[in-house]
Amino acid sequence: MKTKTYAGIPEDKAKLETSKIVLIPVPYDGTSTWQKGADKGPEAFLNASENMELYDIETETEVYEQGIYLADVITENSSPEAMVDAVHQATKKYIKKNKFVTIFGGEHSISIGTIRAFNEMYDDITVLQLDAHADLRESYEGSKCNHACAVYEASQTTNLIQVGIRSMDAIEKTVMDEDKTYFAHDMAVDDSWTDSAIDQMTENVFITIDLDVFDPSILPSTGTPEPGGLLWYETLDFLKQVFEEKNVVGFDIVELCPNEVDKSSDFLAAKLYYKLLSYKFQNEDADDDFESNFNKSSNEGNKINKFNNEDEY
Ligand SMILES: [Mn+2]
Repeated sequence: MKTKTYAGIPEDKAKLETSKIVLIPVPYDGTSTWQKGADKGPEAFLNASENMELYDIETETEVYEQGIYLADVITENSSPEAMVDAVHQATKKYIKKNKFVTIFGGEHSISIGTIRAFNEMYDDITVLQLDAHADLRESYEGSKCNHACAVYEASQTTNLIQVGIRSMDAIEKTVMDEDKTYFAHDMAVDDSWTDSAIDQMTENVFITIDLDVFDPSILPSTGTPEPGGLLWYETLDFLKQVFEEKNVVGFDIVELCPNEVDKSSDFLAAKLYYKLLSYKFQNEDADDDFESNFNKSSNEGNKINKFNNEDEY
């Protein structure tokens, strides 16, 4: 990857020691079923970020001043399980360094690793999933680390809230908690879903955004585009409210599948990422210390029994 710092920010704003934010790129595309190309997502996202203006009009901030460290790219792809393990370890490493950890995929299976890390390091976590697909299969094509299984583990071990869902297999209904699922066809005709979803969240929230939650009219570059998705401002309004009312502990953005012709999706992803950081840090001075409030007594052992398949870990 050519980029040395995120968005071309000055190097003194991109050092690990002084940065409050860490960005981990995971260009993994090992299990996707239809269009390949999510492995090109991080590079396209970083290229678009470099061409983005860094003053956020809405919050009147330049969040890069908080420091954004671009971590080493995770290249492990020998198996889906090994990739998930590498993502899990890297994510946890930076949480322990008291950073606000963000991850850019890659396909959605990487989130099995990110969610596992946040769930271990924070108490009573809500996973807020924005996605066209339920991703609740326990295993798919011989692996529990397939993109179709992205939030199965989260459904068993966290307070999972699903938003924007408009495609699923009947078998996923046996796992799905419909009270915590916001289907796109309902959201389209009733906007009370935002308050309802936030009411169901615990204080600590991790957000996983599959870019296919957006309508293909504004984000065509994704592996499995589904009609009837979310638009830009309704998504931002909701996410801004989540950041204001809850302690968002980190987020990942996945499934950017760039193409040579149309760069608008890359740019949307870049802008979305920067918007979320702007919401997170809008009331923090760049000189203030960041306290991520992870549970320092937490370790690998104490939540293992929450998982269904202990031998996997
Ligand atoms: Mn997904």
